[in-house]
Amino acid sequence: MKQNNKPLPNNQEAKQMDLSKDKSDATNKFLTTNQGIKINDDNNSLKAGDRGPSLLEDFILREKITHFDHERIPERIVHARGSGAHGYFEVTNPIPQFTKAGFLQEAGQKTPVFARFSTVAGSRGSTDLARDVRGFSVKFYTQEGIYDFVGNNIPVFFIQDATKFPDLVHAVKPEPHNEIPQASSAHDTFWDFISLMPESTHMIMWLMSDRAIPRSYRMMEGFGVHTFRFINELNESHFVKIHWKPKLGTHAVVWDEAQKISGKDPDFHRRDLWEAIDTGNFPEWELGVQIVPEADEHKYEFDLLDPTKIIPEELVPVTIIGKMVLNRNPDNFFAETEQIAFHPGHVVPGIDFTNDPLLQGRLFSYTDTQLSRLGSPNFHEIPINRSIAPVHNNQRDGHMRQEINMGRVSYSPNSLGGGCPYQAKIAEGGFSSFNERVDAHKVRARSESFSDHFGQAKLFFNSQTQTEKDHIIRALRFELTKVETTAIRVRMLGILSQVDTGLAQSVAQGLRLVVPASPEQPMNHGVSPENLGGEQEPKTVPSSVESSQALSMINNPTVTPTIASRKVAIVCADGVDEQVVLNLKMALLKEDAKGCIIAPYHGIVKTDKGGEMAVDFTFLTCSSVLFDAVYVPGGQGLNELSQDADVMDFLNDAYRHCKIIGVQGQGIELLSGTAFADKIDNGDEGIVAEEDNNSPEFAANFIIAMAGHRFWAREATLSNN
Ligand code: HDD
Repeated sequence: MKQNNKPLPNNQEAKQMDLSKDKSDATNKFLTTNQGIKINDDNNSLKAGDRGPSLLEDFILREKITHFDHERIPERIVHARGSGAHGYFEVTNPIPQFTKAGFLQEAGQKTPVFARFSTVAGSRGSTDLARDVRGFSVKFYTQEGIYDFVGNNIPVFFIQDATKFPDLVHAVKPEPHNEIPQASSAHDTFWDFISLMPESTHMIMWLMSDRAIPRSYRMMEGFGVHTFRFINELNESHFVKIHWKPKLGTHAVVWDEAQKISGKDPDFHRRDLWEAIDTGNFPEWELGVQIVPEADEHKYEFDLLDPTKIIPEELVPVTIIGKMVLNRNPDNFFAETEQIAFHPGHVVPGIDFTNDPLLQGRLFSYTDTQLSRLGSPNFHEIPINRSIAPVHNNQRDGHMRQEINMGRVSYSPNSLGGGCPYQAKIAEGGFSSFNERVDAHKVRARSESFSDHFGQAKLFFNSQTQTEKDHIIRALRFELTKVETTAIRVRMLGILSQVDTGLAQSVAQGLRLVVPASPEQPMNHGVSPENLGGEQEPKTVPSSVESSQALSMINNPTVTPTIASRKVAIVCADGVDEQVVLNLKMALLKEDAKGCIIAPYHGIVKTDKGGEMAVDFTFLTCSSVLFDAVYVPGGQGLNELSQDADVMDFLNDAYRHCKIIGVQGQGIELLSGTAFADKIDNGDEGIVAEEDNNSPEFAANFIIAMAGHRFWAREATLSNN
């Protein structure tokens, strides 16, 4: 019988992961040692006299300090900084014709998940707003065992072969002699490596784009990067690329803003995820697949096995098959978010691998790393990593083994245990690898079909709006300006000239350099070809798609504009017009957005009606970079703010970062002290100004403008954003 493959009945709620027996709540409980001895005095160690030396005998002190001394585990070698949450995945459009994976079989079927989002390069305590790739991992606790999706918010990768991963990571991490810079790619070793690795060019375009500074984890796409296989009941294989599409759209902040957020609130993304779930704004993504029949493996101008390539959605559309909702914050960061262990090799029957050489190397790396990070091959027994499908095998012992395996048999075949545990036939849900034929010479080589390093980099650049192109140019200028070695900058300009000459020229202008007439052949620099491991000369294969809307965040067609869960800063002081503030707050609430009162002092502001409004933040503790839009209401008394440098910075930054600024009544006077005073009635559609405090249309106009995220056209009037 095919027991484990059975889908859950429709509309059955996703069974929460049962961690209840592992949870502990100290309410109304005695303080004890780890051995359960009740502690009578937790404030004083045992001493020979109250001024005498401490005694070795003090087992309570020794246990407490020893545990403390070992409280830290090694952080992840990459993706150390992250944050996660529980939720569920629900099938909306089952695809049994492509995969037999039990959790994808029936509409309405739900599977519990835990998702973790991360940056790559920084340490555990680094800022959320580093320019970096974001990790996007989802553990599915399916009835057939664990399926881990371990992807990124960028659909391609830097390198084509896993053997280059340690080099890539060494290059981007802080430089080894002085451990500088933290969580930043803007330094010599990174760009030295990249400028010698033309295969990373496509990825670099994404990394220099605003994708690398997301507004929120909830506003990022997720990609499996590699081509995987789906296997159906008939054992037929289809290639598949997996996408997550955020319900709130894909949005970013701007670079100046990112840097300021890093100072004002380095936990910005972590806090955003936590607060969204805490307030019932559950983050949601649709799961989409691009399916390519086995027969079409060689149909495209790129190789499906090359992880530096996307399949443009114009060639193979994304079919939505389900959605993920994150609805529960972890109870304990360490126990859940830190101890969770993902692995692209954790697959269930119906999902299988391809020969992508990056993926093949990953299949080794992830279990291996847990052995030093979590310290034992028993990491699967940590509550957050446990399968909800039964686990029985002959693996035994090891550090911190939790399970008490019964009986004398721990081998197979056996007769003493009745042959148990026994193997599952395929029809009983047993995993069997796709029967791919492999007949080849053993070689250390890279396929000729992997040698186009620039075609899709061009496609990405061509698909961006002018605003997005400008941001890429400025990001490259920033990064390369931080590079100290001129030869690296010049070499990089040579690479960029292969993507777009205008791009290379614009970056070069910012560096006061000249784009080299013919780019250095990076793979050959100083190294004889026979020592290069058989790499092909980099080349450009023009993409059959010239431009793809899905690659642009601004032009992305998939999402209906919304302001749900956005935060608006309401600039207040004593004497503020109570009614207009309440009107706007109500209007925002109706759209699931939030207005926060910001004032020069904490506690309350007194309103024009003699009322009081609670202050959420002061200008001392926050900044407009932490909000999506700013509203300056009317009311006598706001003028006192015009002398406050923090308030002026608050407003000027909001303008500089192209945020929507709403202003009513006397609030207009306050803006006359800002650097953008002359723009208020001057065609800047990002400033929604209304002299009439009672205007019935104001809130609606403000909300429509906010739904566009930012008023990017403003940037043309700013020289240095
Ligand atoms: Fe990796 C962690 C994603 C290539 C080796 N990786 C890690 C995480 C994500 C990714 C999201 C964090 C998981 C979590 O939240 O705990 N990695 C990727 C993607 C890649 C990729 C999308 C390319 C397509 N990774 C890659 C290669 C190797 C590794 C080529 C090694 C050969 N990755 C690791 C690791 C990590 C890791 C060292 C560190 C912590 C961990 O695994 O659990 O094994």
